[in-house]
Amino acid sequence: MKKIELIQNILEANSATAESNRATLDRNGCAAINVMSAPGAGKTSVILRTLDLLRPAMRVAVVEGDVSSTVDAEMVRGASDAVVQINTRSMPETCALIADMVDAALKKLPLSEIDLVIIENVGNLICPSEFDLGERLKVVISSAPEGDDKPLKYPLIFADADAVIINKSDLFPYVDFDVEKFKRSVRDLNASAPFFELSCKTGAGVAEWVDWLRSQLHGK
Ligand SMILES: Nc1nc2c(ncn2[C@@H]2O[C@H](COP(=O)(O)OP(=O)(O)OP(=O)(O)O)[C@@H](O)[C@H]2O)c(=O)[nH]1
Ligand SMILES: [Mg+2]
Repeated sequence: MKKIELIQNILEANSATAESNRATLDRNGCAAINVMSAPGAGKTSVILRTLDLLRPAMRVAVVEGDVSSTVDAEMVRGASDAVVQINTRSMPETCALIADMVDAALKKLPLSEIDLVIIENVGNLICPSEFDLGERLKVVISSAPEGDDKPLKYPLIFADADAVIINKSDLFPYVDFDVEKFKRSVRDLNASAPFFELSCKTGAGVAEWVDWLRSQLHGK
């Protein structure tokens, strides 16, 4: 019983900070998106492709969440308007970003000069779905080599997604990934999230995803 109460308290405190993050972003004419996936599905690659098409018309900052290292932050540094690295190793929740961490990151960004903050969450399909960060949109990436059964095994993250990206479509000929089965499994959990099939390697499908993102952010 005590444990359940404790978890409830943590989630309530997180929601309050997430609301405050959203208000801070709104006040600055800014919005955030939360990019989530299993390790290696292509979060950083999708972010790099997205930055390439959104800038310079939009000013985009990236918050990089990782258990350890600055590898991803180094990769996006030259391609973004600002980047903040969060290493979760020293924090109690190492399997996902929480709203407090994003609050600290937002304080390091020149928000009045930024239109969009892209948050790369820690590679994980379970924990990130529990923690609202103050984002406008939640984006989940699955990649072809992971298999088409991920929505069945990790339903919550797909149920809450505003968009679902199927990455590494260039690998479809080499792996058993049934796109229709994957989409049906997501639809059973989520009636409306659009699907984007793309390849960060070839660039196929990236423009459709970025057009949709732009349309969602329009008039923010
Ligand atoms: N063939 C192929 N490889 C890709 C594609 N997108 C990403 N990759 C490769 O997949 C690997 C992982 O990509 P990342 O973008 O680093 O994935 P991530 O989700 O950011 O990984 P973590 O931050 O470690 O969780 C890299 O070697 C990428 O080059 C794609 O569309 N096709
Ligand atoms: Mg990454």
